[in-house]
Amino acid sequence: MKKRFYITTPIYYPSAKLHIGHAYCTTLTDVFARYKRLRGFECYFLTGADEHGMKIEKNAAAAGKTPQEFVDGIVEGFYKLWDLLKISNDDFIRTTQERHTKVVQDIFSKMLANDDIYLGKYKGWYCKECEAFWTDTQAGPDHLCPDCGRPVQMAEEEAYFFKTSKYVDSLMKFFDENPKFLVPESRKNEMINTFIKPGLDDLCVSRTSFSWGIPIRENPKHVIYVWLDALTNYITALGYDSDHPELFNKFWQDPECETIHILGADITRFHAIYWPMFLESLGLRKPDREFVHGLLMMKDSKMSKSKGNVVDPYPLVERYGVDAVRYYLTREINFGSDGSFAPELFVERINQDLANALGNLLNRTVSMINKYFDGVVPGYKGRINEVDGNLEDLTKLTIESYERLMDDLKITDAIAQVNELVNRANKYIDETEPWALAKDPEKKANLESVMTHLANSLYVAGMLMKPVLVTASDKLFDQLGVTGDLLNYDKIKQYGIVSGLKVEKKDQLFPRLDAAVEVEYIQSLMANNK
Ligand code: ME8
Repeated sequence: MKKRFYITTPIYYPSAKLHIGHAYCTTLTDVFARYKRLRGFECYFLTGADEHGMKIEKNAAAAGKTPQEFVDGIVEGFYKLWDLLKISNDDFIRTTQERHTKVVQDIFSKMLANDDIYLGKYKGWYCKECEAFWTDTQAGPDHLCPDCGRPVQMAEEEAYFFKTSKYVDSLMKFFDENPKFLVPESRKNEMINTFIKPGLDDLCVSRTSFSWGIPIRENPKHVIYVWLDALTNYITALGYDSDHPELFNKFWQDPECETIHILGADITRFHAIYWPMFLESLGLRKPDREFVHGLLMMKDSKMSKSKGNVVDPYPLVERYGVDAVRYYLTREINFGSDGSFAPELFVERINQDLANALGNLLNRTVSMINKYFDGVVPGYKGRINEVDGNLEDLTKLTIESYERLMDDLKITDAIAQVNELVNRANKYIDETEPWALAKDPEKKANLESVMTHLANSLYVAGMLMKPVLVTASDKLFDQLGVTGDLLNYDKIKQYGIVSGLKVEKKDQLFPRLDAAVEVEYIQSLMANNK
């Protein structure tokens, strides 16, 4: 196991406000970063904004602003959203910052100097929306962009090219030697079959058709291709090629640090093929893992800013709270597969898992400990009977499987395990019937045992949910009396440690939502976004 983690999200385009798809990627990345920190690892988490390109230049002009004014306004919204969602990033890079632009120019110069970039002529099918050139095969007989489905145009221009041909064999070798580099595995096959096997053209890495980009120092009428500009953010943010390379040495070059990029399936090609090639050209380490998550669909097509079919995360967080939104995104949409945002499922998840299961378990446990034991968790007596033993075993097993799944970025499955533990603990109350045990003085030891096991499973569930339920887990701990040393993750492995805690009943963690009212409300939000 490596000592440190560097984890990144894509840097999003500030061409319009962010939608729930961006919130999904950033939240899941945040859950992973928080999980690693909770387990005691040093973790550096980067997100940011990809501010150059033709689309931004066009949108700014349409809004009557300079591109910089335009992106400044939108990036304010990024900050606000990440703040609202309690994203724990350590840095936020903007590709218009000098710490980035200057280094990107240096990178281009290095590649030019070592002959990896040359000046030539580009002719191909160009998608204006995606700012990508496509080959005949990729554009197909209908000449459509394989990414966004829009018509592409034949375009020709003098341009600089990156010699991908020089790095293809080495990339294939890298894939073979690092089977965990690109996950899910199906993404790697897709890359090989769709792009590499048909023959990869050299990549056009400059543009002259617009000016909102980083000029090439040696030939300033060209701006650097937005993807060469954008991908390098992962190292410029760490101070690569600067007077302060400490973070870069620690979180990129050091093999003791695991570098993980989280990205959506729409941008796999750039990350899995070109990025390792650029790094090799610069003589740098490649990332350890790229995890490709699925896309959220709306009415059978990808939710995207340019299609205008988006769900706005801001009002959702404002109305339902940060924990509810984070929980839904983590638990409902399997990380790695495509999914969809559905108002009914959103409300159902909150009601079932958070209000009925977790909230209720806390409520019942704290009330009973108050009622039967003056608010103090009784001493741990081991396994008084089989049903206690079952809950204890499940609690221990849940910790193990949660860690294994989380480490493997199977975040949805890991949280599902915690959910199962909570459901099991609720069932355990029904099975043990503490209210009946309380009536029989001979059953006092059984009643004590039930309370201790319940408090223990809540303590464990609260800790395992901490990366997701960033405010509710603290409230849960507050009611359960968990403080000081017990806030250390590893303490959950000492079964029975909750004995002696002083519980205190407070507000419900998650009030139950009126499904019909809330579904209608969310639908009205979605309709307003059309
Ligand atoms: O591509 N469902 O930026 P972008 C889930 N600037 N995730 C989604 C999504 C959806 N419907 N839509 C977007 C860019 N995302 C480049 C990235 S990185 C060096 C440069 C998420 O604003 C998903 O993670 O279009 C996707 O890969 C990313 O946002 C694309 O964001």
